[in-house]
Amino acid sequence: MKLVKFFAAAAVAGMSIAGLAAPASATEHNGVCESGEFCLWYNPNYANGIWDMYYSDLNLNDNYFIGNSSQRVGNNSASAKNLDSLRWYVYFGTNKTGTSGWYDSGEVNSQMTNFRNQIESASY
Ligand SMILES: [Ca+2]
Ligand SMILES: [Ca+2]
Repeated sequence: MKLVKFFAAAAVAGMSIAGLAAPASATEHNGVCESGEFCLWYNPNYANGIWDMYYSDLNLNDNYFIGNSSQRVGNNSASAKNLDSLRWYVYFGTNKTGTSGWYDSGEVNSQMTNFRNQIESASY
């Protein structure tokens, strides 16, 4: 899965396979929503704590927002950005269970109208 993701991202970035030696374009869980990542925020309008994911996370209940470490990520996000080249799916349960939806590549939602405070797992 990681390999598939890398090559998909590389294609979008216009990098060649020789780009393997280049530094990664995104650093997961560094508090910055970067190209290649799907990001959740505790508050609407991308504020008050972020969880930036490069890889799928099947249980967001064991993570806390960066910049707001008293708040768990699971069932607790209110805005989202998909800066990945891939579609990300979100689920109301852990391990991709329950009601689901998705954010297309490049899609952002400052209010998270459909999924607010409901997401427990996310995957591409
Ligand atoms: Ca990041
Ligand atoms: Ca997790």
